[in-house]
Amino acid sequence: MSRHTTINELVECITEKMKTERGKDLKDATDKDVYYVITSIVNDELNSHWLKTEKKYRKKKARQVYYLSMEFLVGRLLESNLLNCGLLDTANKALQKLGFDPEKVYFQEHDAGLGNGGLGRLAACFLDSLASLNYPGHGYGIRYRYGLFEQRIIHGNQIELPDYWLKEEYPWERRRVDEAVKIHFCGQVHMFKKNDGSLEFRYENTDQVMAVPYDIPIVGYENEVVNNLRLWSAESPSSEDEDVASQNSQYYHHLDHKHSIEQISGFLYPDDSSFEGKELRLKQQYFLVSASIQNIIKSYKKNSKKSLNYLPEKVVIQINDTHPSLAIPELMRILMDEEHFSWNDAWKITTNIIAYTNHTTLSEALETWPKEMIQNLLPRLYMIIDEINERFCKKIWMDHHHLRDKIPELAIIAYDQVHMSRLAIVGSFSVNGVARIHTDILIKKEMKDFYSLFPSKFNNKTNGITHRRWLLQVNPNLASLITDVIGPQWIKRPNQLISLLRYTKDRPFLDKIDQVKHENKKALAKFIFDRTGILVDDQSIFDVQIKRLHEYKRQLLNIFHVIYLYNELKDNPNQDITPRTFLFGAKAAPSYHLAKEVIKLINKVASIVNHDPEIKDKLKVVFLENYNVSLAEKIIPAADISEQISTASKEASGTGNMKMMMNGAITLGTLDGANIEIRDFVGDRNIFIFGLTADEVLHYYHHGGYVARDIYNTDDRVRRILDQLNEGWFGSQEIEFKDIYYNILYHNDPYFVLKDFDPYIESHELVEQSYRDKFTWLSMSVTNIAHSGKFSSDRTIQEYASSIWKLNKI
Ligand code: 26Q
Repeated sequence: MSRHTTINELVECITEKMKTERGKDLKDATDKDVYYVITSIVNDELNSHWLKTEKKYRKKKARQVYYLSMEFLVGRLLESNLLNCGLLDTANKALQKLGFDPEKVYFQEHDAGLGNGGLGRLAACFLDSLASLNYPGHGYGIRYRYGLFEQRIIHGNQIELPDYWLKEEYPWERRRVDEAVKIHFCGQVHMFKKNDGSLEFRYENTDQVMAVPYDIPIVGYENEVVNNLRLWSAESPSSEDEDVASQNSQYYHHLDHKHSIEQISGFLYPDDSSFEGKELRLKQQYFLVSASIQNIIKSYKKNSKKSLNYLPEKVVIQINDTHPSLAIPELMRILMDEEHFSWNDAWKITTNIIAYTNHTTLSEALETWPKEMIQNLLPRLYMIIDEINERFCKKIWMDHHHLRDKIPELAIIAYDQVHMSRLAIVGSFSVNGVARIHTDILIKKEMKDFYSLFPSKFNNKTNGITHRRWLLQVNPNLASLITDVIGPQWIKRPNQLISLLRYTKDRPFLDKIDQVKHENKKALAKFIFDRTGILVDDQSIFDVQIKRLHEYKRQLLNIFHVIYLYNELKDNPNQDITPRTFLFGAKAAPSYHLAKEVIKLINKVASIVNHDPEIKDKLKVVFLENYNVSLAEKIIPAADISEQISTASKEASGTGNMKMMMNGAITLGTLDGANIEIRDFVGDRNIFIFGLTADEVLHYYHHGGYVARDIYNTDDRVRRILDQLNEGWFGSQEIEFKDIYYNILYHNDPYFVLKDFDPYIESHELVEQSYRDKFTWLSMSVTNIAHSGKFSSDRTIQEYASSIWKLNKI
């Protein structure tokens, strides 16, 4: 099979494989059978490219980048692999010819939900771009047996269910026992003085865990490149022990032990509103880091005759947030204890290999581990971190007198806590933020003193998304409309979408854009009806907020606006408004009480509004449960308005904003994260911006001056909403949200929901007016698509490759 395969050849191949691999005639085959058969066909195609790619990298002794991440939110792979192999069209037609609905077949695959949200999905987009741009770059992560929980909404409340994504065979992974490595935890470290005066460290009584890799192919777009995503699974070292154990009547003790080892890759931790130092999470992090670094060194040795002094010529490691920052002391450990490098030489190598990406400035989210926990779990690593810290503090003391007083704020170990971001900054050669404003805040505020120590380390890499999945795959009709007018070059060079600017006033083209959006809205409306029984008007404005539930993302502000509209309509039922459909998708961390209250509120408002006969079809509110990559793929092509309304300064970048812009939605947002760069490109007339700026927010935080209650006292609309939350609607006790009420009035509205309420309402009024002028709206929409090429992850990866990784295309 190749991209030249014809429909008939594929039909024949499917029929044949159905017999040989599934033992069935086509007429008896289920969607699942067909799914496995198509997957197997794609795998046959991939395997040879995979091998060829690896050989090519080896032959060229290519410099490689390794992306270390606790999360890879890949979603489904069949459709995108078909697309990237150039087989998607043929497969769709072959399946239809055989009487199968392609969408139902692709739907058989369980989402690989090995991530919480933005950070994990970014990692997946980056792998796609690396392969598509012919870069030697691979991912290392954990093969969690359970991904992020599956969300159900029962009586408006979020219920979490386990996400056992491996229940049925996962056809994309290959188990590679031959590449398994051993990881050591706990035990004691013994120090010996050798004859030459140097020190040797031996570890005793450690707990040993096997890290077994499962490889997933990462397919480049029509270039026959297949890179690797290696996910580690934790297993107990050997089954020989099992015999010994049973002979010693230690069998149950042994089983218990085995179970606790397997727990290491048991489940993905949900991202909480604030950092919590759970020991198992630390184990996971070291497990990922140690297995990956060992593997990287092993493969360097296999491919190079040169000493490890030259490792930095061939290897660069990007750590996705601080979660894999133990890579720094782990690399030091291996270089010193196993490869016998001196401290200085090991430090030189390490700090030339590791690069660190920061994804947050929220102080409560920063990773700090109790020093005792690291000491017990990773005694040798702790010694190394301690030494890194001593040397760093000493350097400040000696060379940077003006920072002497600040040592407690800069030290890696301070007040018995290990600060991972400080370790990551000190132990790396590059520190980047993920959008311009975010990097500015790091440099000017959060990491100001580190910036003064290491100015050349700091740089910005504004996030991006793969336009192959997020436009070509999810919105094929829009994609082909674009190709009709500007040709297909944009697919390999997304910047060329800019040529669409020539069509922003072209009525026939705008009409077609309108038709595509409307078709997508109809499809989503049908999906919503099938899932929820709610009938939404496909002519209404689809106003979408899809992202994790966090106070700073302010879903609360959105639902306050909905309540306001509802109240207005109740007072004045004949008001002429453009019908609106408000769509929400959001998971809350299981222990994040206020976030769960907001989910409950959205669902209560939905049930009131949707069932009120007086409202008719003017307003609908839909909370779609279990928001994940596959659901995003359904919603995004149908969005008119993209809600990006975080408290300014809090959202590092956002990437959903980019996905919706690329599909022609208009952003309604604050001046935060990448919204700012979107505005710079599309201009003020093609985006709706409102609210406090980051500087204003930070000023209030530091100097006070904001009193939420003043707004409650003076704005009738606000007071009415808050009183409804406090007293219950229609006297119903059930519909009470006192915790939200108290948080706003008694904790002074920490995320400035009331402060931004009025400008937000005003912006919405502008949205409604603009939408009435179809022509102008469509022209705004096309302007957004035209500029979205800058937010392709191809651009981002190009920037990482040339300025951080110094990577060549192969
Ligand atoms: C940490 C410790 C224990 C358990 C979980 C975690 C944890 C896990 C995931 C902490 C944070 C995350 C994820 C963070 C995240 O997704 N951040 C987002 O990253 C995006 C990509 O850069 C940005 O666009 C978003 O602005 C940022 O919020």
